Amino acid sequence: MMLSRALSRISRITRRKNALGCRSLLSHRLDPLPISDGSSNTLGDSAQKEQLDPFSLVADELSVLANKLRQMVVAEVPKLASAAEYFFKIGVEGKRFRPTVLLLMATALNVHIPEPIPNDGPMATELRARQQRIAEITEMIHVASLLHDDVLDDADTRRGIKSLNFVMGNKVSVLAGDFLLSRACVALASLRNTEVVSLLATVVEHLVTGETMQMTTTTEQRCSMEYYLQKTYYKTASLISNSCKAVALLAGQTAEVATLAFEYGRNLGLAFQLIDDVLDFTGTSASLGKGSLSDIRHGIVTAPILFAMEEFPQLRAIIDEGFEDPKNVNLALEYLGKSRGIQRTRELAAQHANLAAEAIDSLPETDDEDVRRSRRALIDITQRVITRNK
Ligand code: GRG
Repeated sequence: MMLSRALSRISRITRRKNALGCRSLLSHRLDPLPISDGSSNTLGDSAQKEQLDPFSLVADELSVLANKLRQMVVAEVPKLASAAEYFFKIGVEGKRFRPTVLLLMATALNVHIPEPIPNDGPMATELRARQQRIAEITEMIHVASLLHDDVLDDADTRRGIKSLNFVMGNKVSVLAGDFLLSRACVALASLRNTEVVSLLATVVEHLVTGETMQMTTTTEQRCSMEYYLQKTYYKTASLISNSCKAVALLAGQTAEVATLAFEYGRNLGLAFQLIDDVLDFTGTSASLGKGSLSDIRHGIVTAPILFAMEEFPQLRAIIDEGFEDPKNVNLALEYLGKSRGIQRTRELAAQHANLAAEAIDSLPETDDEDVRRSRRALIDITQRVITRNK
């Protein structure tokens, strides 16, 4: 027992170095990392075999959260009320990926320093309520950004229904997004934690920065992997990484643990978006052209095309010309099909998923079974993110 603990500790220290090391957003340029199948963590062999669905672990809390969100978005004026509640109605709540991760993270970090908080005591209940509020705020910021995004993209569908801008127009949609943001701010202020307020305010800045980066690219920037990854962090990964960190800070965790929570979210968010960018080309099948091709048709160049361009520099001229002409979309798809662009994007996503799992593996050891189950679920999510087809 002692020996296995010691070995496990050594392996954890090595992994921690990797997780916290100087791998930046540009880690794709470094040697490929070993791709984890999720089985290399130190959370116990027999326990690993246990099948678990991360979403079912927090299902009850998610339905309470959904009701809470519906209450939080009630507005005085009928038109604003129906716009604000649009994506909080039963059946159109989306994948709820962010609140699921945050609730699991809250349990995964439930190891207290210096003294554990009894799980059923009033202090634990109060802490959990504050962490649930982070999940609510995060979901509200996410939906606000979707509303604004759909206006900017002139989208006509979202979550399988007509987009709000399509149904109620751009003006009401933008105002509904602002309204959700203001409700998120009120909830944030109620936490009375300036560091957490600052983290989530930075997220909003990042969302706007990422969106602006995307819509104002020079031809040089459109062909830069570094620019693409920075924009991806701002648009997708910042929200989940900073919210994970907020959950850790509310729990009174050390700066090191808060950084691991942040790193989990950052790498998971990047993996998530890289796969999103693959699915835009492939949809649910593996064949090219089966996705919505929405990015490329909007002139947005993503990782698969950038990797393809490394193999076929001729693609650069097509990107420079733009994709207004469908002929160029077809040409780009042809090059992409001949290249390893999709595969290399998947590999990069797997590397980030692996780093996210390593961050969880580097958390302080615990024998608490609830905590260990949530950590396994967070690792399981890293694999689900890279194998998903929707
Ligand atoms: C109003 C905060 C605010 C921002 C304005 C428009 C904008 C600036 C930012 C756009 C941010 C954005 C929409 C990024 C895309 C993130 C993303 C991957 C969305 C899809 O997430 P899923 O698949 O969606 O989790 P569901 O529907 O499942 O919730």
